[in-house]
Order: sequence, then structure tokens, then C-alpha cells
Amino acid sequence: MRLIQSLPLSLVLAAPLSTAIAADRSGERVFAETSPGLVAVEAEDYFAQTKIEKRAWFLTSASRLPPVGLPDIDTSHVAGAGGGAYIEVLPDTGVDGRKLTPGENISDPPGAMAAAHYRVSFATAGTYTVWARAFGTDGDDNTLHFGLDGEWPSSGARMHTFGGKEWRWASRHRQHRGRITLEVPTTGLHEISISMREDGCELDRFLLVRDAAFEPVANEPGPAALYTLATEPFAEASPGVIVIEAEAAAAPTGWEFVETTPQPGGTGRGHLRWTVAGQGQEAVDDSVLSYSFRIGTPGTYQLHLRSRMPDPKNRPNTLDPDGIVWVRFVGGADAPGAFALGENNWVKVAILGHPEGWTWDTHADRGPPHPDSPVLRMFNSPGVHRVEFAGRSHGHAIDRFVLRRVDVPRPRLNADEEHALLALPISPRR
Ligand SMILES: [Ca+2]
Ligand SMILES: [Ca+2]
Ligand SMILES: [Ca+2]
Ligand SMILES: [Ca+2]
Repeated sequence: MRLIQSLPLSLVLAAPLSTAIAADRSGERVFAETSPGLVAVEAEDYFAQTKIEKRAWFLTSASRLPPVGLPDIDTSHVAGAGGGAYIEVLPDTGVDGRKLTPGENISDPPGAMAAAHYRVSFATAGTYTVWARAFGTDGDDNTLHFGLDGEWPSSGARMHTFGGKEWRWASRHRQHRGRITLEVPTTGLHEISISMREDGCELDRFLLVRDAAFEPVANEPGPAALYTLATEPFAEASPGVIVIEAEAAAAPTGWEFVETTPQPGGTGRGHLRWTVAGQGQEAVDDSVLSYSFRIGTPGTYQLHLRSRMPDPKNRPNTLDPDGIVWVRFVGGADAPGAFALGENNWVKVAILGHPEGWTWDTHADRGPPHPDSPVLRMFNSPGVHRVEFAGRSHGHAIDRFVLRRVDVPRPRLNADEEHALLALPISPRR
């Protein structure tokens, strides 16, 4: 299938495509050793993708295929894929016998295009050999890069996978033919990333192995991944800025995870939606979404929540069509002149006006006449705190939120400022 040969991903995906409710994969997974010195990672369980303007990793499983219309040279290879799923860089326009275009269908620099990110907890520091279980249909589908903690060392770059039209393990540099390795500097949580070298690369699993002599059985799926759900607090992505995807929390009762196709302008793997019928319900304990974060830069922080109401035309006679969620903070202090937002003070968050689609409009609201009112919390010293949301009205969706230190609160942001919030990198956990 080669329907569109040169359209950038942003154009291919301009129309809404295959947004589907998957089996719940909300919550961020932290992969750990399956046996001493060996970590197995399921490729489809990334927590975020970046650099997806032209290419992205798309999921294939028994129930889910990449969007129709993305150029690809072959069909599903889900049979034999570990965990019943794999990911592939699409569109695939870099095809044997055609001219390759750097920055489009090939990226020799690592980390520059279609990066997917994983959280891995290491029990031992040191040098790890990286093995990839990949499927390459032609000679322009069978390379990728590996990185660690935002760096792309040459030892992890330019892996040449098997590429022989079947799932098979490999660890081989495409030029020197030696193993692909990453140096893990400390025990504990690290971010492992993959990025595109050639489009059409299909990845099922990868292994990080301390034993340089270890070799997985070439044509077997290998060890299943072991993981827990991440609980480490989110740290500042830059001084005074914390960025969290709503779906980083496992969806509790009443919330559903809506997984979306990776596309420019989308954030994370999807969003959470409140499914309980009715409007204006009270906060219920077992439906609380809880996110812990670590303040390193004391000050007053403003919450910006990216959300979407199901019916922007609801109640046209009022500024507040319907409150989105409840919010409260555990830790910190009330900001002078702002709403009390402590542990015992659930406050309604409202989108004011009637914006269509996703919006960053975020106001603490106690009813008419609905004045602009930023959601603020003061943190006077470094430490770990929590922000929590509870469902309020049916169909409201939350995608990501930003906590940002402010000298002067901004009740409303302009379009450029909102776009900048969308582009912020997700906070690390530590
Ligand atoms: Ca393919
Ligand atoms: Ca290709
Ligand atoms: Ca897999
Ligand atoms: Ca999201």
C-alpha cells in the first residue's frame, strides 16, 4: 500500500483518525529486572513520544492498526509479536531502490526524529548490551537508535536489526558490527529512548543486559517484561515548570483512558474522560486522580489544565457551560487573595466562555458572575506535594496539565502562550 508518498505526517493526520478506546493502558509503566541484570521492555509500552512532526511510532495489535492512508509496504506482523503488539515508524516511504531523503525517511543523527520514551528502574549500574526484537521487510526498514536520559551516545546509535522478514533478535552496529550498548550511571530510575533511523522499522521488544556474553534465542519472543506502575514524583522539567500528562495516572473508577493515535499537537498517549452520568456531582474518594510532584523552586504556582467539554453549547445563558472537574492540593499553602485549595477544599474548575475542542482555559469557580480566577498554590520550600482531580460532569476530558511558578498570575493565555504549553517536555520522575 503506497497511497501517499511524500506528505508529512501532520498533513496525513490533519483529519481526525482512529481515536479509539483501548484496553486500559493508562498509568506509566516502570520496567524492572526480570532476572538479575536483565530488563525486558515491551516496545508498545512507551510513556511518551517526541519529535513526531514527520514520523511517529504506531501501534499494531490484534484490535488496532495504524490509521488508514499512512504509506506502508506491508501488512500486520502481529502474529508472533510479544505481548500481542508492536510499534512501527510510519509513514514508510524509504523503500529499497528509491532515493532516501535525510530528515524525512532516514535520520542518521540519533534522537532527531520519532523518539519513544520508557521508564526503567535499574538494580545495578554499569554497561548494558541492548538487544532488539525487530522485523524489517526491506533493507530500508531495519535500523534505529537507542538513548538514555535524553542523551544519545554513539554506543547506542545505529543499531542494525535483523531485517529478514521475520521477528528476530539482534544487537549489532550497522558499521562496526559490534554490540549496541548503553552506560547506566547509577541504580534507580532512568529514561531509555528509541528513535527512528529508517522508517518502516518494526519493534516488538528490547532487552538491556549486563552480561555481555548473553544472547537471546534468535527466533523466540524472549523474556516477558516485568513492570510496576510509576509512583515517583514528577520533578521540574525546567526551573519552576512541572508538566504532567493526565494519563500518567492509572484511571480509577469512573474515568476511562482514551488512547489516541500519535500526532503533532497531541500530548502523551491520550487523555482521561469522566464517564459517570450526570452533571455537578460531588467529589468521590475512589475516583480521585492523584499526581505527586517535587517542588525545587519555591514560589506561587499556577495550574493550567488542558481539557475539553463534551458540549460547548450547553447552557448558552451562562459563562460557565459546566464545571470540568474538582481540584485540590495536598501540601503547600493558599495563595493570598486566591481560593483555598487545600486537602479539605475541593474547588470546581471551570472553562469560561464556550470554547470548542481542547482548551487551556482554567478557572477556580464558585458560581455567577464567574469572574476570571486563576488556580494558584503557594509552595514556600522545596518538597513533594500532590495535586488531585475528581470527576464532576459527564464527558469532560483532561489531557495534560502544567504547574508553573508565576510572579503575576495570568487568568488567560494568548494562542502563542497556549501553544508553548503544548510543546513543553513532560517532567522527569525522580
Ligand atoms: Ca511496514
Ligand atoms: Ca523504510
Ligand atoms: Ca511487543
Ligand atoms: Ca495526554
